[in-house]
Amino acid sequence: MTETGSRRWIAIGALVLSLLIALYIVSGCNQGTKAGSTETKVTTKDTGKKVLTKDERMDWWRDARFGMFIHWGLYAVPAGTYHGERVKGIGEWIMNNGKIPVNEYEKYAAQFNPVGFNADEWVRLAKNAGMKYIVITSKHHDGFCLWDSKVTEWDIMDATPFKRDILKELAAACKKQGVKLCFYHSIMDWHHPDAQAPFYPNYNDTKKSNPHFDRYVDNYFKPQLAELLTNYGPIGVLWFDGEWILDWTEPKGKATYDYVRSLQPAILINNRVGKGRKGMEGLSKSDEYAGDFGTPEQQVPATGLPGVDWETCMTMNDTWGFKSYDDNWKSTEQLIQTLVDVASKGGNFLLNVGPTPEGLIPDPSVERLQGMGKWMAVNKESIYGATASPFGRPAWGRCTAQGNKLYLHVFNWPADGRLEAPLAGAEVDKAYLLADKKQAKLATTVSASKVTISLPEKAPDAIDSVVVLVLKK
Ligand code: H79
Repeated sequence: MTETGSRRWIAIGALVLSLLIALYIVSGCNQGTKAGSTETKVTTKDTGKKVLTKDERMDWWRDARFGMFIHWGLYAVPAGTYHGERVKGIGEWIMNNGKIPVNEYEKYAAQFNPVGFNADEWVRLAKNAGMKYIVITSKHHDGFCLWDSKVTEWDIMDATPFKRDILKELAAACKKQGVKLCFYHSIMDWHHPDAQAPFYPNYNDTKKSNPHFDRYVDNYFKPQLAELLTNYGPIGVLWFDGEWILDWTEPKGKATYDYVRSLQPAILINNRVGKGRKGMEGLSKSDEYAGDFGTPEQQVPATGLPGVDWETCMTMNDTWGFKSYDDNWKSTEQLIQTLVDVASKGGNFLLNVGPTPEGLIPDPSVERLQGMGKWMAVNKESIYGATASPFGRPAWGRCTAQGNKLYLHVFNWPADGRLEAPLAGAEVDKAYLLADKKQAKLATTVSASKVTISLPEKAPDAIDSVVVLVLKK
């Protein structure tokens, strides 16, 4: 290269460099991520972090479809019995239903020493069942806290002999095993004097107001949320409950929603943060109310609703918190078919376990989760990321969809070997059994109103065999 040539290159280089410096200054010097990476596409002025859209925040949750609910607290100690009498209703409500005074209930803390608790084992059980997230009760209505809270002694560290931060151990196990950790947190609090404790003997009295309730919100509820959202890593969902009390209002719900998102912008928050929930049916009355998804409790909506996110939470027996004598277990078949029913309507399934005071998940729950895991190992492709059925609920089972694939979940294997899918004008590429690794093609015939698939005589799975119907793109 000649001397003039190299000088020209130096001049161009200097020009480019100064342009880059100018650009850096103009951009506010604070956008630390690589140019062109998705993180810098939309940024907030102050932090330079990407502002996620709702769809982006919901993405992992819509893909997951299946999670574990854990109701665990002091109520596992009485386990449904108070003064030798069986108390009617769900186990975690024993303080209210048994009309137990606060100072009496407090005595259970000294007996809570769950030395059998092993966070890795719980998380492994959930993961092997095919569950992608865990929602655990950081605090239920009895107000007892499963973590080391600095604003109360009514917690695992100060009130029990166990003195291990349960949420810390679960957070570590979840991180290690790639399961999302989420918290259930009760707005209602039967133990706090500024909340519902003075309403004894009916802590759940929905006509009473505590004049000091704002003090509870500002000095207790909010600082506790800050602890939960800063000390345990990224949290998938904050799952509020107990919002029906008189002192909770929609403005308080909206302020809480904003506060939680200010601490963890990507988090999801259920609709019980506000006042929009339609009873146990759980969906929100309208978009005007706070919350990212609806929460049907112990029921599955009859149909999916386009554009509406929801999650059915359900028990395996009749209680959330452990009761020693509740043996009314749903069958593994029922639970698998409910998971599929929910997915076929575009929802999530949050299935509960209620561990014992020793820290163990009851054997009947473990057996059912293992059964579900066995089915999921073969059929998970038909659940994760599944969207609602294009043709509702056929008599033989359910249908989930994803891209150009339909997953026909056959609960009742047809005796005549003919499976009919009511698809008008469908163009079929092929059909095969999801359980068949070789994906041997099943014969199909297409008419104007339906696709008929010829099935082998024997169902690969007695509970739900999945036929994959691939449509032409
Ligand atoms: O944590 C579990 C239960 O302890 C809690 N939610 C699950 C996830 C719960 N289950 N049932 N209840 C609470 C009973 C609440 C019933 C009612 Fe209401 C509260 C009836 C009247 C006020 C909810 C709100 C149904 C109608 C309005």
